[in-house]
Amino acid sequence: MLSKEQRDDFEQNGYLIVENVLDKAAVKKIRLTAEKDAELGEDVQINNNYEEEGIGTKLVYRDRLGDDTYSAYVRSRQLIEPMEDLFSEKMRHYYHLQMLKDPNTGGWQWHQDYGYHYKEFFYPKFVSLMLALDPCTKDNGCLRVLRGSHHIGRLEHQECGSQLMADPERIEWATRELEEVHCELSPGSVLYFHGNILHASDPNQSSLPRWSIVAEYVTASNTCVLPEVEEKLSPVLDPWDNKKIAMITQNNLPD
Ligand SMILES: O=C(O)CCC(=O)C(=O)O
Repeated sequence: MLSKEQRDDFEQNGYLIVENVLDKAAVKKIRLTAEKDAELGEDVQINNNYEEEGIGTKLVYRDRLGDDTYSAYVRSRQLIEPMEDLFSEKMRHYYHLQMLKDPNTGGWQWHQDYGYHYKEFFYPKFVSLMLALDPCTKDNGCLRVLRGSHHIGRLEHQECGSQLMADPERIEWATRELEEVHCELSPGSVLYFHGNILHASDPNQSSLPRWSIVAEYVTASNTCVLPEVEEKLSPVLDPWDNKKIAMITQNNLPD
C-alpha cells in the first residue's frame, strides 16, 4: 500500500518513484533472460525520434501478456498494486515496451503518453510505468518530466520522425512554467507517470546500456473509443503473486 503522502505526491506532481519494488535477484533474472532472448533480438525496432537523421531508439513492442518473464512482472502485484492505489481502481494492460537503450541510442521528444492514445480512450485514466533494469541516470538519458504538467490536460501532438511530439509552442510555455525533473532510478525501482505528464529523454551517451521495461495501462472503467482497442486490452488484471511469477520466470531462464 502506498502512503497518503505518496498518493498526494502523484496527484500533485503527476509522477511517483517507488524505490526497490523488485529485489536484485528479480532484476537479475529479467536482465539475464532479456540478454539471451533471441525473439527479443528479432523483434527489435529502431525508431527515429528526430525529423532529420539522428540517433535511433531501440525498442521491442508487445501488445499482449504472454507466458514470458516480462509479462509476468508487468502483471505482478508489486508493479500493479501501487497503480490500483493511485487510481482507486483495478487496471487493464494495454502494451509494454522493452527499452533497449544501448550506448548511442535513445532519445525522446517531449510528449504525453495519453497524447499518443487520446484517439483510443475517452478518459485520461491512463498510466505508464518504467521499471529500471539498469541504473537510469542523467548521464545515460533517464526520463525527464515536467513536474505537475499533467494538470495542463492533453496537448496536440505532431509527427516527428517515426514518433510524436507535443505542440512545440506549448512545450516552450511548459518548460518556462514548470520544473524539469530528472527521474534517476536504481535497478528494480519503478517510476509511475500519469498519461498526461510531459516527459522526454536524451540519448544514452554513456558507455553502458540503460535497459528498462515501460508498460502502459488504463483503469478498468476507462472507455475505449475504438472497438479494436477493446480486443487488445487485457481483461481487468488480477495481479500475480510471487509464487506464480517464480514458476514462469524459472521456466524461462536461459541455460
Ligand atoms: O525510455 C525512455 O528514455 C523514454 C520512454 C518514453 O518516453 C515513453 O515510453 O513514453
